[in-house]
Amino acid sequence: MTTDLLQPFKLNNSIELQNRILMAPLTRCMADDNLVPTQAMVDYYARRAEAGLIISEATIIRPDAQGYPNTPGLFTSEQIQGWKKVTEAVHANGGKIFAQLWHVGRVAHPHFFDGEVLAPSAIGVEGSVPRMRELTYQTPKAATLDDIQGLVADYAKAAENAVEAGFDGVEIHGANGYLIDQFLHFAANQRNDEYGQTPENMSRFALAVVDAVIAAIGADKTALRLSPGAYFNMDEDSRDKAVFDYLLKQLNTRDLAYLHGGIFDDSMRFASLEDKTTSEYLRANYQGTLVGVGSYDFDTAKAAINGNKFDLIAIGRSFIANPDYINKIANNKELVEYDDAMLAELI
Ligand code: FNR
Ligand code: 8K6
Repeated sequence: MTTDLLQPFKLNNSIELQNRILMAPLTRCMADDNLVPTQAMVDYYARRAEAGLIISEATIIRPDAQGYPNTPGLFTSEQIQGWKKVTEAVHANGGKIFAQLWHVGRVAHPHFFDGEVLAPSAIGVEGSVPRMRELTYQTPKAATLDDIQGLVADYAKAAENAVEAGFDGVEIHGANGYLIDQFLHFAANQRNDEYGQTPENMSRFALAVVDAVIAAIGADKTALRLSPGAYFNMDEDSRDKAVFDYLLKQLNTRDLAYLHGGIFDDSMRFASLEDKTTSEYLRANYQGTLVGVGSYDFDTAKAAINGNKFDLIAIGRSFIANPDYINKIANNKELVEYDDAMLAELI
């Protein structure tokens, strides 16, 4: 029997999705200067409510989490009220939406906030802020144990704020070279305390955040995105696999809503993962619901899900180009092709 991606899928006892096609988290840098979602963002998300689940653009948990202009937040009451308009509009159109919780770690820039750039270790990343190329990245401060406790608490608080704002759950952004991912890779983590050097220690921060968020809002509302292969703001290290092997074993006991790969092209193979792709590696090591992503179209996603490579598909760029992506797929209509120029406005 072949799986119909357009039929409902139960994430768990409390959340049922109307289909298996998720809208991937997509940073658009369109929040106002207080990092509050605008009416244009309300309309943009509402137009995409036919997705099985919308994952919001990455949303910062506190001021020093910011590394790009006008990325929305979830730490002021104004931001919570702004998101409430988004979630109400999505729900009114029959959809569901999770908030992606974000701290960029060493990819933050003090141009956006008062204070220091925090990361696992004082190892900078090459380059500069996209769209603001004059802002080159700085060498971060290695987070103290107090800093780490504060960060964990702020992820949990942002998760509570997300639920207050009407989100159906949260996806913790543990992927793409940002803070949580920095703890998980040797290229960014050279700590010699209980957060570094061994797989157990390097997984400690990620698991602390996951457990704090679960304690705050429940495992049924908590999801996680991971990039076991280093490909963005991160260098590959052959020792990383043991860290993710350990982390995934721990996550198997957590009952998350889902686990989501973080990758742009899931045909990419990683030497550090014994030449596996992101979804192959996650499927081999994680037993819960897995979301695949990365340069899939509807037909390749259908084949992958029917081949049991993963359970749900997230679609990114095609959802930018086609607000009515689900309707077009359901009715065999031609899709508009994505182009980077489309990032200039919210359609
Ligand atoms: C992204 N991606 C991304 N990922 C994430 O975890 N949080 C984010 O905020 C963003 N922002 C973002 C913005 C833009 C403009 C693009 C193109 C991508 C990655 C995204 O979720 C997805 O993994 C990739 O786009 C691959 O999927 P597609 O586009 O091939 O379907
Ligand atoms: C989360 C912030 C996103 C900001 C916009 C991202 C725009 C997409 C371009 C990034 C592409 C990175 C992919 C790197 C693939 C490397 C393969 C070796």
